[in-house]
Amino acid sequence: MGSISAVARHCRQKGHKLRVLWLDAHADFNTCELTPSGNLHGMPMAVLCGHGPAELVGLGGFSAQDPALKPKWVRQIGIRSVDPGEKQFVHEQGLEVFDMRFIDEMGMRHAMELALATLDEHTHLHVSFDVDFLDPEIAPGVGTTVPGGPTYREAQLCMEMIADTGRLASLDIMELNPALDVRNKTAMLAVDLVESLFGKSTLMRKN
Ligand SMILES: [Mn+2]
Repeated sequence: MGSISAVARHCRQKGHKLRVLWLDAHADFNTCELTPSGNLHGMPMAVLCGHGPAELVGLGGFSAQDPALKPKWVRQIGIRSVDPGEKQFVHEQGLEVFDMRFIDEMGMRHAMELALATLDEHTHLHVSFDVDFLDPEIAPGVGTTVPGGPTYREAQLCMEMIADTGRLASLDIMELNPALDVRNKTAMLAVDLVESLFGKSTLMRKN
């Protein structure tokens, strides 16, 4: 909530458009009224869109009437765990979600082509990377594992396609928990993926 509020503030001051790519197993679109768990970790996207306690919605000088994000600026990718009330609210608010069903059927490439469409040179691209986006087989070191996430290759393609746009301007990495990791493999994978996100490529491509 804090970092994206700050990014949104920056974009407003500079006159930049903002696109948020939300890589996560969870939509994080619960509100205090909808949440089954009461867990604030499930609410950041709703808060950023103006739905939540005034103290949080107001971070960065925003308000419920003038929130940090509009739903149409957001693309959620890899989603596979959404609570019933939250699901309805996602639809009502018109969030664009490329869930695992979509990725299974259409492929990561097509999902990312759509998620990255219509970026231009005035767009600030923010990536919010919750490590539980990844399949727990390759990334066990997170608090809330959800089976059926992107494979190593799908995650690499996702990061490489973001890098290819040349528009990445800010990044959050969340939920990596070394106490739950297995021989540091999740942390090393996160570094590997962030290298790709920052443009590291194999010899097969010239630049
Ligand atoms: Mn998550």
